[in-house]
Amino acid sequence: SKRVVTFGTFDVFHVGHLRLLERARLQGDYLIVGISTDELNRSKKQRDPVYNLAERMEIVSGLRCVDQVFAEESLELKRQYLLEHRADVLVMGDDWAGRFDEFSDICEVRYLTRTPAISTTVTIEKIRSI
Ligand code: C2G
Repeated sequence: SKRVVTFGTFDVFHVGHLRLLERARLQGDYLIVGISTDELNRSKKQRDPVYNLAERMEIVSGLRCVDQVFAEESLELKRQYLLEHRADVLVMGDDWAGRFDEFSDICEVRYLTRTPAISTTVTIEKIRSI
């Protein structure tokens, strides 16, 4: 069976996240999702996530297309995570295009098109203005 691994924060879960995960799952037959810890998110996005790691892991692991989740503690550990989870394919959104090509020695690396105009930041701004 073909094991697919992807990574993300998945804060304030939205349809862009769902579409990415559904298409990631179609790249193989077992989908494993590395979810950024609160700390890692803080360093990437310069703000605290709305939902904490436990909540984000619970939401993502509840999806039909997701088989397994784990906490991603550092961007530097990607190679280790891919080996540990025996990834056949690494999937990322195309906002990361080219950034993970270095792992093509251990798995296929595929970048999928993002859903336009949807983001956690846009959603937070929308709620703020209600
Ligand atoms: N995504 C998408 N369409 C959107 C928004 C997000 O396809 N409109 C995808 C992103 O490309 C990513 C996934 O959904 O593949 C998760 O998005 P984020 O939570 O923003 O992920 P990010 O914080 O970029 O984490 O190690 C890499 C990072 O952990 C990736």
